[in-house]
Amino acid sequence: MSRIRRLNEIPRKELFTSGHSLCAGCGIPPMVKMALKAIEGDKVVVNATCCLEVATTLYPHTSWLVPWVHNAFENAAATASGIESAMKVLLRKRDGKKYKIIVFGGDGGTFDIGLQSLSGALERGHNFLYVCYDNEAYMNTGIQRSGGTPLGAATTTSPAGRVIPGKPENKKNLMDIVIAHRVSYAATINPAYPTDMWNKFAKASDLLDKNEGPIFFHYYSPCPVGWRMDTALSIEAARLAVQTRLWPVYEVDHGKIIINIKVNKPKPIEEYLKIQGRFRHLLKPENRGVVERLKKYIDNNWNRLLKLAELDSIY
Ligand SMILES: Cc1ncc(C[n+]2csc(CCOP(=O)(O)OP(=O)(O)O)c2C)c(N)n1
Repeated sequence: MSRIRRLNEIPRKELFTSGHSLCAGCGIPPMVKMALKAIEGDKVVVNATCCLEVATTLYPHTSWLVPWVHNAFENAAATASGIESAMKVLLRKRDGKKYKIIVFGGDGGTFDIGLQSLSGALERGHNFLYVCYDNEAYMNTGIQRSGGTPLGAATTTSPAGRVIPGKPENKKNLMDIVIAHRVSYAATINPAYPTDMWNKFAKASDLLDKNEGPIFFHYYSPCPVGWRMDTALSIEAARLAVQTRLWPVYEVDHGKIIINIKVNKPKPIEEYLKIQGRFRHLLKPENRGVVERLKKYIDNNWNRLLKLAELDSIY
């Protein structure tokens, strides 16, 4: 496995090139660039409708130097399943090339609208990697709340004001849903921890070679526009999400849970909230109850993970 030890071991050739129109500070490009470098060999990208898609394929240009397939919002995983099945037949019937299939979808396309096709594909056991980049709202259509939007976040469809203090519901636990399918490998990744992210993509590459997919990654993807945050703070927000225990960095390797980034002394969640306009209303005294709910959610989730990590396997 190509575990990274030195920066100069990373291939120089970019397969995701400049010229796209993703925003300054957007979390998507570093992850996609890394995925295409760390996943070795020939690959094909399947892209659900989302910021990544619309900003990288502005006619007549493309940022992709790998085969790339456009999808509707709801069927990225179904397309990946079809590609994998067709490839198997072609490999059996005549000499064909094996491609590694990588799916990229946003939280709207994964938590919500594409969840049924994702579930079907995970259950059927197709050999592909699905990366959900989670910027915690439907961003390219104007910052509407999704199942990935956290409690208390202000979006255009959960505006903070007199009626509600931002989104009234907690974030859906997508990793739990994925793990319920007993996939070989699932992990959370975060741009403030690039070495961990590289190693996980490298591991995914090996597993795809061995036909051990499906594999699922949940990526924390900062969005300065949607989060109303300074563009320079993206990586700071990503690091604080981990250091407050809001976003645990862990993997589930054939049922064994490993917490990859230990957080022994968590930072107060307020440090994370105060740098983002979408949460700033939560720091007012009248919204203290929402922050308390958020703290409880964080503690419960972290303690549950610690307990599960003690088991040899959760499958
Ligand atoms: C069935 C369907 N409903 C709505 C749309 C319009 N639409 C296209 S992309 C998008 C938002 C995508 O959100 P997300 O998956 O979170 O990705 P992001 O825009 O944040 O990158 C919406 C609502 C669509 N294309 N198809």
